[in-house]
Amino acid sequence: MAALIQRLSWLLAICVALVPSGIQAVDRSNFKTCSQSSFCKRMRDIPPGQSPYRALLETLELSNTRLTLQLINDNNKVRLLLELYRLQGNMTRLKINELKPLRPRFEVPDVLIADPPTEPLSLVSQDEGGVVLSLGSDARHVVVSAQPFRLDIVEGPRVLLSVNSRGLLAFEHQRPRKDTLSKISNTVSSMWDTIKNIFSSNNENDSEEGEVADDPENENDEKEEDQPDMWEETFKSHTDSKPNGPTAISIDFSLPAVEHVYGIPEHAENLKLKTTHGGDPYRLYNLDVFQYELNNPMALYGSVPVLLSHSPQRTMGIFWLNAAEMWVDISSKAVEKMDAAQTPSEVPLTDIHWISESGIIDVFIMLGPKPSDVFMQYTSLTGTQSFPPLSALGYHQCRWNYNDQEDVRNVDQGFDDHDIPYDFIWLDIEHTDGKRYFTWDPAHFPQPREMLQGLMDKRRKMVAIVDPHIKVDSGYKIHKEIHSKNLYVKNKDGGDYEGWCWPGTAGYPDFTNPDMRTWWASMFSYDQYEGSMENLYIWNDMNEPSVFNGPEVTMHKDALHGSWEHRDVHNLYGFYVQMATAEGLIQRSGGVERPFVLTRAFFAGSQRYGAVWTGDNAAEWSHLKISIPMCLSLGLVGISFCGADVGGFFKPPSAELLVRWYQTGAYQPFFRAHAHLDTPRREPWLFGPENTALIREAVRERYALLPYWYLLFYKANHTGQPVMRPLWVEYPEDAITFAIDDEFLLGDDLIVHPVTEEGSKGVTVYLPGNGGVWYDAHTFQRHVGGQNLYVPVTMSSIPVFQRGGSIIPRKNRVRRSSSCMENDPYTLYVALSPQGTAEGELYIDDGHTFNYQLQKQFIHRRFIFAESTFSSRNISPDSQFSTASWVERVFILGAHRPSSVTLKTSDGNVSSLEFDFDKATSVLTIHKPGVNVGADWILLLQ
Ligand code: NBV
Repeated sequence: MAALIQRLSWLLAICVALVPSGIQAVDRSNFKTCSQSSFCKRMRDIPPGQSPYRALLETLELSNTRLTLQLINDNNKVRLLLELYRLQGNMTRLKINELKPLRPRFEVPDVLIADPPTEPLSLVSQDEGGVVLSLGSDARHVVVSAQPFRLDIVEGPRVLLSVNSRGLLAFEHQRPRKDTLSKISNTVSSMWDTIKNIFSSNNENDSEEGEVADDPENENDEKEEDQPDMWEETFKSHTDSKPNGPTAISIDFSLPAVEHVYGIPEHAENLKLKTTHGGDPYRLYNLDVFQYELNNPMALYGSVPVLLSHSPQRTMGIFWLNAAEMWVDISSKAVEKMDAAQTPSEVPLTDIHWISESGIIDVFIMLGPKPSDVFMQYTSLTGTQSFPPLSALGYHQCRWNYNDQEDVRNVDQGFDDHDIPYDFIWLDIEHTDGKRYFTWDPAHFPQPREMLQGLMDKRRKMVAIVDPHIKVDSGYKIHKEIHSKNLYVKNKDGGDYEGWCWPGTAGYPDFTNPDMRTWWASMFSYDQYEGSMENLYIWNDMNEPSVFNGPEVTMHKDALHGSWEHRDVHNLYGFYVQMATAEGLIQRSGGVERPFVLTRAFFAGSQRYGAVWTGDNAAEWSHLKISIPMCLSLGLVGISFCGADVGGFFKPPSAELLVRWYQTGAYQPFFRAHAHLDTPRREPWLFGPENTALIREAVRERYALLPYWYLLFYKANHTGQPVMRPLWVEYPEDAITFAIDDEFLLGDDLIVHPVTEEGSKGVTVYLPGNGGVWYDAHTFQRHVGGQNLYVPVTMSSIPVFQRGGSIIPRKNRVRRSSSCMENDPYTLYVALSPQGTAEGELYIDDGHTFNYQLQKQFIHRRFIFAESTFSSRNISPDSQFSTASWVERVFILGAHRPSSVTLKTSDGNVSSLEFDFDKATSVLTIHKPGVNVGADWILLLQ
C-alpha cells in the first residue's frame, strides 16, 4: 500500500512537471518559509542586543598568523573557539566552532583551491575590555571587545564592518539526545538519575573546559531544549529524524555607510538585494523549484554564500563558507551620526544576519577596497572561471527533446538552410535508454557515433544530459557498479538511499566521496561511455539533487554521506557532480581537451567546472528581464559563464518575445535556446521569414563578437574579473549605477541594454562616465557619458555601445560554426576617447586544448592608438602560436580625416593603405592592412 501511494505521488510529480501551461506559479506550499524551518525561526527570534557571549581574554593565544580565543555563552556556559587569520590580499578569516564538540562539525572541503596564505597578525593593545590587533601597516585594525563579544574591523577612524554588534551570535552546541536517554530510563528506572548526576557533577568542570553543558538543572538549557522541532521536524509528510538535534549557527554583520548589497545567488531577484524586514530572509538551499516566481527570496537551484557591499568609498565581500541550508536577513536603514562639526546627519547602515542549519562559522571578510579587488580576493580563495572551449561561447540549440537521429539531422540542416550559425545541438533525457544515463535509446538513437560524426563533419558538437539519479536496475551497469562499490548515499538506517526521479526508483551516487567522483569520471572514457566521441559534451541537470518524493523535492536531510548527514553537505552536491563530470571529460582526452559541462545546481567554486543556467524559466517578458540581474549576481560571485533558457522553458513565446530573447541572449555569456517537451517547436526559422532574419542577425552578432567574448573569458580565467558586469563595477563612485540591472557591461568596453519590454518603441540607456564618450555599436554615433540617452528601437535593434577609448576585435565573416571561422580575418573597432586615444587586447589560441597553459601556445596582443598612431604589441613574448588570421579592416570611430594612412610592418615594409572617411559619423575605415594578426605592425595617420 505504502509503495502504491509513493508511486502515485511520484506519478503526480511527473505529471505536474509535464504540464507546461495552466499552472502559473510555483506551489509555495512545497517549500518552507523561515517560520516552517525550525532553526531559521529559532535564530531569527533571537532578540538583538542581548548577546550572552563573552570573550575570555585570558585564553587568547597569538601565534604569528593566527589568533585563538575562547568565547563563553554566559547562559549555558558552553565555550566556543574563535580563530582569526589575516589573509594575504586584504582579507580576514574568522572561524568559530564549539571548543569541545560532542561530534566533529562539518567543515566544507574542496571549495577553497588551497589553504589561503596568511600574513602576520600583531597585538597592538590589550586591556580587560578587549584587544586590538593590527592588520598590516595601513591603519587597519581588528578590535575584539570582550563583553558582549564583538569584533570590529576598522580603518583609521572608520568602522568597515562589525561582527556580532547586534548580538545575534548563536551556536547550538551538540548535546546528548534526551529522548533516547529517557527511553533507557524507562527500563532501568534509576539510570536517568545516574546519568543526570554524572552530567551535573561534571558540568561545572566541563563548562570550565568548554565541554557540552547539558545540565538538566540549568534553566536556560532546558528552555533551549524545550523549543519544538529541535529533535525531530516534520514538513508536509516528511519527518526529519535529526539524530544530532539542533546544530544551527548564526551571527550578524553590520556595514556602516553601506546602502547597497548584492550577491548571495541564486534568487529570481533584482541585482540590488532588498531589505528582508517584514518578509522571509533570502534562502540558500539548492532546490528544484517548479515554475519559480520572480522577485522573492525563495531558494533556487544553486547557492553561492557570498555577499558584496558597495558604497562610493568602498566595495567589500562576506563569504560564508558553509554548505548547509541557510537564510540571510538584510536590513538597511539610515542612522544618525555626528559629523566633524558635531552636526547630526543621516548615514546608511546595513545589517546582515546569517543563519545556517549546521557546520561551523567560517567567514572570509574581503576588504576590497575596489570592486576588482573583491573579485580578485574571492577568486584567490575559490578559483576563477574555467576557460571554456571557444565553441561553447557560440550558440547552443536545445529542446526537451530532439526525438531521434533524423530530427537531429534535420535541425542541423535547418541551420544551414537558414544560414544561422550554431555550435552545439543538445539532447535531453529522452535520448537515453529508459533514463539510464550514459546509454542511448536503441529505437531513436541507434547509431550515436554516426550522428556525432555527421556533426563533426560540419565542425559542430553535441551535448547530452547525464543526471545524477541512477535507475535502480540490476541490469544497468552504472547502477550495479555504484551499488557494489557501496558508493550510493545511504538512508538514515544505512541502506542505499532511494528516491523517485525520471527513471522511477533511483539511487544517488555519493559525489562527496572522492572514490565516487573518480569512478564517475572514468565513465566518460570513450570505451565506457559507448557511442560517445570527442565532440560530445555533458549537461548535469537535477543535481540539487532533485528527488520527486523527497522533502521540498530534494534529499532527506538525515540521509548519510559517510559519516556526514545530507544536512551538512546539501549545497555541495551539485558542485561535486559537475566537478566529477568535468574531470571525466578532461581525462577522456588524456588531459588535453578543455571540458564543457553545464550544471543546474552550484555552489561557491562551481565556476571552476563550467557553465550554469538559471533553470526552468518561462516564456514571459518578466523572465527575460530577470535573466539580466540573475546572471549579473552570479558574475559578482565568480560564476561568469551564465545564461537563461532563450525563449523561456515553460510555455510558448510569442514571436516578438522570442526575437527579443535571442537579442538579449546573444549578449549573455551562455547562449542557449531551450524549450519544454510540451511546447510547440521553435527552431529559429519557424516564425516566418522576418523573424528568422531578426534571429539570424542576433546570432550572427554573437559570432562576430566571439573574439571579444573569448578575450573576456581568458581574462576572467586569469584575473577573476566577471565577464558580464553591473555598471557600478566600472563606475563605483557613480551612485546612479548602483541599482541599474536592465543594462550591463561586457568587460569594460561594451554596454548592452537589451529590449525587454513588449511593444517597446525605445529604451533609456544610462551611459556612465562624465567626460567620456560612447559609440553606438551599429550606427557609430557618438554620445557623451554621464547621461540618460533615449534610444528609439525597432524590432531589429539591440542597443549596444562601445566605450570611447577601447579597441574591440571582431570577425565579421560569420560561418556555420565558430570553428569554421578559425582562420578568418579580423576587423578592429577603434573607438577614440575625447583625447583621441584607445586601447584593446586580442587573445588567440587553438580554441579547445590546455596547450595555452601547458605549452604557452597562444597569442596575446595589445592594440594601442595614440597620437594618430595605431600599434599592435605582443604582451606575452614568451608564448608562441601561429594563426592564419589577418587584419581585414580597421574602423576608427571619432576620427578626423587623415591625408594618408601608412602601414609599417616588422620586416621594415612601409605601404600606403586605402581608406574612407565618413564626415557625418566621423568614422575612418582603413581597408586591408592585410597583416597577420599575430605580427607587430603600426598604422600612421597623417
Ligand atoms: O530534463 C528535462 C528538464 C530539462 O529540459 C530542463 O532544462 C531542466 O531544468 N529537466 C529540468 C527536468 C524536468 C523539468 C520539468
